[in-house]
Amino acid sequence: MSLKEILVPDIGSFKDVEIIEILVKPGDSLKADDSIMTVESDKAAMDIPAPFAGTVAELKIKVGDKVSAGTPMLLLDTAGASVGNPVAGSSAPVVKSFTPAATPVVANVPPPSHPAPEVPAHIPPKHRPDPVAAHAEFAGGKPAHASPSVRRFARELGIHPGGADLSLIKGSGPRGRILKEDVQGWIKAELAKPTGEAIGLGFPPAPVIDFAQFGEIDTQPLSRIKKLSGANLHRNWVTAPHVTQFDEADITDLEDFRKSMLDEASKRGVKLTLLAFLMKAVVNALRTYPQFNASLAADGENLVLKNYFHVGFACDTPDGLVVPVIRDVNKKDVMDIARELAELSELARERKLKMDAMTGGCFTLSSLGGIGGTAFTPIINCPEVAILGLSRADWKPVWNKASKAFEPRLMLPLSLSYDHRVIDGADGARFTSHLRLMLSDVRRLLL
Ligand code: CAO
Repeated sequence: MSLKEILVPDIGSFKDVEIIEILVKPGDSLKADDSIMTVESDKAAMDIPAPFAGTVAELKIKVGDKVSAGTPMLLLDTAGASVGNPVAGSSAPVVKSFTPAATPVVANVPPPSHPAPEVPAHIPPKHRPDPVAAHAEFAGGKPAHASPSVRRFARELGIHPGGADLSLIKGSGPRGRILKEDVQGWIKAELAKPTGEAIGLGFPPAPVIDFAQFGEIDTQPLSRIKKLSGANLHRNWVTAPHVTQFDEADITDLEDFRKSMLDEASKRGVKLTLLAFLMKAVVNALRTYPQFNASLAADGENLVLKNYFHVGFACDTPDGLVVPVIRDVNKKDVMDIARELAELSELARERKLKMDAMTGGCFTLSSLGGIGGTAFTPIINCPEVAILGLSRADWKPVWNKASKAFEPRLMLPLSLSYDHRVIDGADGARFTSHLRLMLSDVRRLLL
């Protein structure tokens, strides 16, 4: 055992400050810079860090004590731990070798030779008091008291002003202070709520209504797919700011070509559908606008651009919506894609689709063209950043500038929903314009 007494370091203008929280207990292993306790003055709260690693042997403080620079905090057993130098920049002697037999010593802390800075240099930035947000966060004018370590813990869980904020949590500590356990308890309670009351969104709870009071009812359990996809769709709708760009593509020539190929395709055992051509057109557009073939990195700081082209398609099954993924669409011809579309759709409807056939997609197509409708707003299949909805193609009079006459053209409605955090409106319009161009002249798909 190699015991060292750890003293409160020079904490600048803080003097006789109250300990509001002790974050360690005997037996705890500390790393250098781990918080030992939180003190609070009338200005701000501040965590006091360990100068180096060790195991807490004995605490010399308790909540409510008033401490200043030099007050003993604890005995740290540094045997086996790398002591090294106290936290970088430390100038004050904050430790003293200690033998249990010796009379307790209070290390001599020399007064600073120059006026103490407001925030001492040896307190690492994450422990420095933040006078604005140090111990209170406001929502609706109501301050929420919590120590920096609790606020940091809460922030790591996504609780911060601008999102769900601390003032939503009831503190159980002295004077209503929010403790770590309060944050944990709150998160637990939020997760247990129905999705309509999702964390911190401030939705009023959905009313619980007994519909039987108004007439006869039947209750059916939701399918497993509906429950899973429902939760994902809800999260995607709420978390990704959606914009939907509508457009129309002239597919008159493409449909003529497709129909001319149906017999040949049929001989090869393929049902050549419009969707197969759309897959090729989409990959062409993804190559031209790579920000659509991307995902936001989990840290929200980077965009991950993908150099592969796996395209998913929404498939309506008796149990609900599933999204099989066709891999490497760029390397496949239209016939191969059509064949795979049919195979995957069949597997999906027979509930035989394997998990890996539904993962890794870069972009999704959702076709309601076989059913009807003129436009819709598809929900992005996050973490993808865009989805293309196809509605029913219809014959429309389109003005031909050259012949100065209206001509009947088969127009395919496109509904592109994109994540506005990643894609600008101008790029959304460019993407659908590019698709129009590709689809209006099928030869371009070969380029
Ligand atoms: N305009 C006009 N006709 C269309 C069309 C369109 N955009 N798309 C398909 N059709 C026609 C087809 O040519 C076919 O006609 P024939 O039987 O005469 O050849 C008929 O409609 C049926 O097509 P289909 O929908 O079965 O085949 P598909 O390849 O176009 O689509 C699939 C396959 C799996 C996408 C589709 O079956 C499906 O499940 N669609 C629903 C997707 C969905 O639910 N999306 C909503 C999700 S919410 O975002």
